[in-house]
Amino acid sequence: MKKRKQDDTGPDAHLGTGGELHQHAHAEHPPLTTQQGIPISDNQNSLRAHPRGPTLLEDFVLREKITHFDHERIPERIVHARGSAAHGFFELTDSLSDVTTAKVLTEVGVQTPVFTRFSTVAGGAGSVDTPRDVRGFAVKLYTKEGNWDLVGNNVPVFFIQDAMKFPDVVHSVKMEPDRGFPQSASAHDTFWDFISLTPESMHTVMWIMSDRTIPRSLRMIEGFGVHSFRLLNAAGESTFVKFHWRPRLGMQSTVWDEAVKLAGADPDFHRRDLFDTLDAGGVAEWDFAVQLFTQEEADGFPFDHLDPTKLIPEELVPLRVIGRMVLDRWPDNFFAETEQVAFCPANLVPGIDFSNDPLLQGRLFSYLDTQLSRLGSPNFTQIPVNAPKCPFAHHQRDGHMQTEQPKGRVNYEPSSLAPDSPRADPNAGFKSAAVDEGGVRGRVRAESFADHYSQARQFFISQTEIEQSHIASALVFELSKVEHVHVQQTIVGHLRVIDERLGQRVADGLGMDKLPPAAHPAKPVQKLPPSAALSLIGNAKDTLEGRCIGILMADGSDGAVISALKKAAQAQGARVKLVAPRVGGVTLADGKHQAADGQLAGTPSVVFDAVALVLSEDAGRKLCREAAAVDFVRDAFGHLKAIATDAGAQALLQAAGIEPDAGVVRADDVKAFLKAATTRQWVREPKVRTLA
Ligand code: HDE
Repeated sequence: MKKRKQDDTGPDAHLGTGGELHQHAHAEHPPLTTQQGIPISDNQNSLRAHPRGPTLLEDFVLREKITHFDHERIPERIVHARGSAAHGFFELTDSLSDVTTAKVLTEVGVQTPVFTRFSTVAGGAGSVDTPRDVRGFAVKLYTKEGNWDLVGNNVPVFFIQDAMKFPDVVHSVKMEPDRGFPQSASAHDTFWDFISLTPESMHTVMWIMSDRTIPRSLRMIEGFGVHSFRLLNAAGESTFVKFHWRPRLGMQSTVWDEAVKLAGADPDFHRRDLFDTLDAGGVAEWDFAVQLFTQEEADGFPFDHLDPTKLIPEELVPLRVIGRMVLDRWPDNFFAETEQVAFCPANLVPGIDFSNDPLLQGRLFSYLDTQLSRLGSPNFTQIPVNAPKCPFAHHQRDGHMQTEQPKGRVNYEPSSLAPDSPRADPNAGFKSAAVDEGGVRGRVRAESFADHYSQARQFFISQTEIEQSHIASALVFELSKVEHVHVQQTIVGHLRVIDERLGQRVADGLGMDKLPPAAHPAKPVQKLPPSAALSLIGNAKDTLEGRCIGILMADGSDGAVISALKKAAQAQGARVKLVAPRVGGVTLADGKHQAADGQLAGTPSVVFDAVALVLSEDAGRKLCREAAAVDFVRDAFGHLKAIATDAGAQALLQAAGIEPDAGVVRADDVKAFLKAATTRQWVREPKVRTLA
């Protein structure tokens, strides 16, 4: 870990006799000034009429400081307010030059700088990282031809088909307007009321009730552009495209009980995980893939690709990996970059174009509009994180917070006065696909958007048995928080259409004595085949890379076992943290002092992927009276993690009521433990909780 710089009130500072803070003068400190550059003589005391007298209005230093502070906050994003971001680069490995002119998609090997922000959707900026929620996956690519923003999510489909419904779905999921809760949760009446009356949301409901929306790490989520876009080649021919990000570490999720406990143990779990990774010199990496298809192929699909509640199964159009994204640098300043970054799906570069997806069309308007109110000025593109990194020139002028000072008389076009002023370029400039949009105007929804259940069913039947149980249990949990029984019943009615057995399981889980009537689909449900790519567990990568192992130790622990575990785990790419009853560390069996990374009560096992208990028999017995230690073990077991144990750990296992299984391994059998630690112990699950 890099050592952080000591601040001014560190060990050099001490309290003076009058209670005021004195600091040793350091020659290297620059003088503290006001915003006007006036050096400040005292940053501890305001200007008073006498030592116990009133503060004087004259004190411009105090007034400036407090005034600026009063205006520090800007409105948070209406959705996706809670986010974490990083810098990095995109590198193309396979050119798409036959279908696009976009340099970023044709110049192999060129590294394009990116800024990528991940987010939850429903919670406020200060909410927790681990609720059940879709994750935003927004990438700003600073290409040679301008900024391209690929503003996607970690699920490939959306709740609604038309932008007109976006304020409704968002209002319904946000905290209820009369009571101001729940924060960052879909498990409440208004959300499920809206959903129950919106059959088009059923496919996305299956995704959000799956483990995809309780990710283990932002480094382990997929990203999807969701909508179809177009690629345009030099001849002006267009090809449709869907964009995908695939995490190199593989996908991994938490289990629900773990996600809930993580919210308390570390509300910043995902932000810290990304920060720690990059701070330690690591990276987060994704493959970039496309699905390319023509209008003729699209005409043969059993759904409409312009409908954002549908995905294109990989069996129908395979993914072609054409590049990678590496995130390697945490921002210098959270506010300046992560908070002020302004993504907009309308930011496209020549060679890429929009499709007619009605949700995308609405988004093209929304983002710039919301940024004007959030960032306060049309000049927000001058904020460094938003500014293009290629040359740019336009005639837009003035406005609040203008920081550019253009020279000369010409701020219009055409002009004859300034031969070097910017002009439009009919060849290299952005062009829209020449499409014949003949048809009859009206507020209508295409008939081809009417099938709301077929892909929901396809998703459900593509899941492993464990995942299906998790979906059913998530639905039971969410609906159990809904007070209106008719809403629960309507949802179960929809579930019956998706999968009769799923409807029955959820009805049973809710304790319904009668199965509510099934919904009436507008179109018959198609029996689409399962798609292997849709299962998370089915595609998980058994690896320790990027994972974190916690070793619980106490006075008298065997230092050799700890070192062996640590060394072997690190060799497989895992990080290791030592947890002890006191953060100051422990005295090992051989008398040596061992520092700890975390204190037991503040470092529960939920923050680890697997745990090892390396304890003397005496310490093990003592820890049985420590609730944090018993919970450490019980939760690790309940969250299906591999546990390494030694003789000293046996008492603790018993206190936690654990019957050891194949995932409980001897701490000195390092190889077996690390193998078990590469995955969750799914077979254990029916023994530790009742799933719907
Ligand atoms: Fe967004 N969305 N959205 N959205 N969205 C915003 O823009 C909106 C949609 C997504 O890290 C807002 O600057 C409308 C789909 C991400 O800064 C806002 C519609 C997808 C982010 C907005 C959608 C997204 C946003 C809020 C339906 C996945 C966070 C603040 C027509 C493909 C970006 C802001 C970041 C943010 C509007 C639907 C992804 C209000 C009107 C579909 C990742 O403009």
